[in-house]
Amino acid sequence: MNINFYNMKYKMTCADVKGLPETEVPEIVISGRSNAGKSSLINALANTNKLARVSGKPGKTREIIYFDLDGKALVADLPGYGYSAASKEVTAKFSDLCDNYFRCGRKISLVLFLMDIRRTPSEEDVGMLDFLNHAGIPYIIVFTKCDKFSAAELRKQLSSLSEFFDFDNNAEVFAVSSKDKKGINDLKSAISDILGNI
Ligand SMILES: Nc1nc2c(ncn2[C@@H]2O[C@H](COP(=O)(O)OP(=O)(O)OP(=O)(O)O)[C@@H](O)[C@H]2O)c(=O)[nH]1
Ligand SMILES: [Mg+2]
Repeated sequence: MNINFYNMKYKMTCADVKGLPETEVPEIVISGRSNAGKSSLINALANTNKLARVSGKPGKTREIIYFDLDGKALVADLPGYGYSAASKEVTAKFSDLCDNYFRCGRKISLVLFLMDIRRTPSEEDVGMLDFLNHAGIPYIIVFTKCDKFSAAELRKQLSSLSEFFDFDNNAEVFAVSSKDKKGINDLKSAISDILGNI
């Protein structure tokens, strides 16, 4: 499918799954722990730094933020999990929102599952992958912030991570940088191909 990623626009913000938008187009979800680079990736895909709010402090995205992708898909920027600096109450509210989102029976066409390439996957990361595998939701694994590594370090880290995850279901794996845009075009092609096959 031919998708113009530059034509990405803010659509709406949802604090509750009851307010999720009705849609005729496929839904792409960006998921991952807090600070993994979800909002930055949306900006990198759209080639802007103004669309999604990015912050050095974890816990920036606190609601589900929807973007319209070229009239062909909705993109949902989820709050990150594992945000320990927030109060228990706030943390519970975010994770409830994500849990409810994934359990509300909404049709999800594709999850971009993000992990910071430098970090050891957390229990929550592994739990999320398990959930996606069991629920049969299509996903792509996206390792972020690859500009932090040299090419040799990157290869080494990817191989140790692949042992860790055993990359179930032959999921596609991408290594990207929203900062220097490495891997972003390949990721766009993969998203376009998957949407074209729905
Ligand atoms: N070097 C580098 N930094 C990045 C990259 N992507 C994101 N960051 C930084 O990582 C921090 C978190 O980025 P966000 O995009 O806000 O992360 P998020 O996953 O949306 O975080 P929450 O909304 O809190 O869940 C910011 O300081 C970004 O500038 C990248 O590719 N390279
Ligand atoms: Mg965010």
